Amino acid sequence: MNVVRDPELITGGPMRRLEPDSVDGLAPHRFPGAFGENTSPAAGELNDGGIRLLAPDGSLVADSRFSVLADHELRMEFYTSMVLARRLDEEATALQRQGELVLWIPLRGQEAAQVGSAAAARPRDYLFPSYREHAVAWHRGVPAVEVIRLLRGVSHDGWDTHRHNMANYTIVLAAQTLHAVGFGMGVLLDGAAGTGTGTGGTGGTGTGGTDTDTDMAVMVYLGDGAMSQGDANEAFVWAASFGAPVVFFCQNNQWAISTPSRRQSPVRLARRADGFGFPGLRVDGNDVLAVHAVTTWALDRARSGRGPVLIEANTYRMAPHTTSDDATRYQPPDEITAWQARDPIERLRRLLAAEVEAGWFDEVRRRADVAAADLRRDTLALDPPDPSSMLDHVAAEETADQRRQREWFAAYRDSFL
Ligand SMILES: Cc1ncc(C[n+]2csc(CCOP(=O)(O)OP(=O)(O)O)c2C)c(N)n1
Ligand SMILES: [Mg+2]
Repeated sequence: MNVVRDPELITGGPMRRLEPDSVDGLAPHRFPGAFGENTSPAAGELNDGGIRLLAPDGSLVADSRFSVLADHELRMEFYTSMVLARRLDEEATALQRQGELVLWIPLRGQEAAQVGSAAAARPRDYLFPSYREHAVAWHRGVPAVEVIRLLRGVSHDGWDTHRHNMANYTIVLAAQTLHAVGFGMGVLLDGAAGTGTGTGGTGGTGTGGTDTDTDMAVMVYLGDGAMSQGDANEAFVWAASFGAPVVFFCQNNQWAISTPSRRQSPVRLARRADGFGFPGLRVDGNDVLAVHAVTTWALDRARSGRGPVLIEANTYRMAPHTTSDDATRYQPPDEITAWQARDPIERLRRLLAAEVEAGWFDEVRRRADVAAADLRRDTLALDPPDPSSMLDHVAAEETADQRRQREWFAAYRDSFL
């Protein structure tokens, strides 16, 4: 058998390298119906991170397609939600280090991508997370401890999915993209998308979609690494073929454990949507206003029956992959420093500083500390379940085999008494 041994193919050598600014990440101009002419500014600044409305220094950036959220209260809500998420994330990390959690999956750095997108979703919309979307869950009203439960090892899952219209976490990379598309096809069969007569939503100019309170969309989260999975690509084909009302929200946090995103794709991830036949947008994932605007547009479009959209939120994982990982072995310090300057919370704070009294920031911080203390208390109160409960709910009705397993397990446990 001939075996091709090309070390560059294996190591991802220069042939596959993508220089950070070498590709224009703005694919949407290929869909003039949705966006009009290509109005992308030539500035490398935009090409670096995608659509941006709020610069790292807290100044607003004009964009011809998406308008900045004018609602002052909502901006404050976004800030509060991001501070809360970061504080709870810190508390959960500490709990893991103290042996109270089996594992924790930090979201630090991705608060804007998660809060901005979650805030764009309506309660009727159905969300499918991967495993890092704690801020999405919390913003959607899932109690903090329900996210913790799985990672303390006392439950097979987290929250009541139907109460929050949000599926539980999926650890198997990209499997949730197929679940989401299947759900989206069900939405179409139910006639729950594209039935409205309204004029579209608030996501930006030129949305043009119809929309009513009766329509719904599906949003599924996946990482840059998960974009390489067969499941994700099959999901794109199905969604495009059936016009499923699904927004694929990819958080490109630059790393899939220790594999850099640029090694997995020689083009901007958003551009992959071109090949499947639906719009792909790259957005500054550390800009909560831009993420909110772009996701609102995409969800409105899906609800109105105009099919899927891929959003690539360009962000950065400011923590290890999980608490089991030592990211200092592969994340270059200068890369971390560069991304610290684009911190999603700090840039919104700079904008709000001109709008609110200084004491308000202290109050948000105080509320986050209270929430963290509550999370710690609730976590420590989570007792291990009866071990035999792992055999519950395997099937709607227990089979003879399962009954035998249950009896064997009970006898085995009794043998220790
Ligand atoms: C099908 C499958 N293969 C491998 C893994 C192991 N694994 C867990 S997380 C991960 C990296 C995922 O990276 P990315 O999709 O970028 O998401 P991120 O963790 O950065 O949020 C890998 C390879 C898995 N969970 N599922
Ligand atoms: Mg990643």
